[in-house]
Amino acid sequence: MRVKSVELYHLKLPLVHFFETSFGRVAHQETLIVRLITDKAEGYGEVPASAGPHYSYETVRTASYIIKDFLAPLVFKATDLDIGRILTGFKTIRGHNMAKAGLEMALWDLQARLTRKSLAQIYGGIKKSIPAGISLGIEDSVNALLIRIKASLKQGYRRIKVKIKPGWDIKVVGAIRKSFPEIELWADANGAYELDDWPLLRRLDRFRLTLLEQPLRYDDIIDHGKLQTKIKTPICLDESIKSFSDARQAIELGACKIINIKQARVGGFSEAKRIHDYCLSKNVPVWCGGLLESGIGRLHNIALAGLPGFVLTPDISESKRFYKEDIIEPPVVLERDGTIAVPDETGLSNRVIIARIKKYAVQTIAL
Ligand code: OSB
Ligand code: MG
Repeated sequence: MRVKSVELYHLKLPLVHFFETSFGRVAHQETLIVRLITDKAEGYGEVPASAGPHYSYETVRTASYIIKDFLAPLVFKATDLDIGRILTGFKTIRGHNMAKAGLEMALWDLQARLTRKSLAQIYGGIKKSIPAGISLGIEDSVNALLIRIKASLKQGYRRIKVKIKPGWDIKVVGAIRKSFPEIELWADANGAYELDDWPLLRRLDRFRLTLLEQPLRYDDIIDHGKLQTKIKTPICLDESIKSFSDARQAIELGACKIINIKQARVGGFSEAKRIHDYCLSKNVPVWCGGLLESGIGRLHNIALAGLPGFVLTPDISESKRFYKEDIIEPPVVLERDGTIAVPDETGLSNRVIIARIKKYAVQTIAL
């Protein structure tokens, strides 16, 4: 069995509401859909890289270039679908984790279709449903954010994560705690602070956050270790953990107590699973993060979050939290009890609406 063709769709999806982090505000999400075709089945993956090199250095265009010139040729060369062997080939390309992850997702989805298994079975998930958490961006006013939190809780979301940055931190988190004394609350700085800001970050301790995500630089480990000795709130790393090796070093150095696992950031499911297994053995809680994925990446995340080490509520919301119209049907929905069902259908392709992918595509490449 050979992969006959690889199709790459660069999508521009309008967001129902802008999303603002410490590195900026977006009104659209750009993402890359990877479609693999064989004689017998199709597989879908997603590279949620966005338009600019802000969260990471990758963009939809760099990922599309790396897949076209370097990764797809390794997939075409494989005469059998030995995914392990293909991934060994990927290791000869340094970095570009999101590009690798999108292609790896599509390979596992293809495998699911060919072996008539669900993605959850392929990934080793054990949960029938997962709790849903929502990540809320920076707003124009504290009141606007409080209104969104109230609406999210009413919908059933089990925990709230808010984005913070210098000037939008103590006052905001304090106001949230005052209005919602008992909710599970997290904060994510996306690398906006420096170690010298520790007295300010220590003031967050009184608000009983479950975790403070990526307070310092996107590539730092050591200063996070120093910061953790000065604050009580558990530090969770996101951007800093790009591989199993980063995870091991961060844990050994005490740089974090929790890890956010995103398959896109760490270079795919296999690396995500290695980090998951290691953290489980070290009693380090992990959770599944998100990057505004369309339905395709979202379903991969849901399957991944079903693994046993994912003990904290993931950043996985229903499709309509970000998109009026998703590219899968039915879309991902939030149950009234604040959970999302883990699908048992064989792979994703029965749910993908190709006409919608084409509708939102700004560029298509067929290899
Ligand atoms: O840091 O987790 C992050 C979105 C874009 C870039 C970075 C992050 C995020 C999110 C969104 O928090 C989470 C989601 O997809 O629900
Ligand atoms: Mg984050």
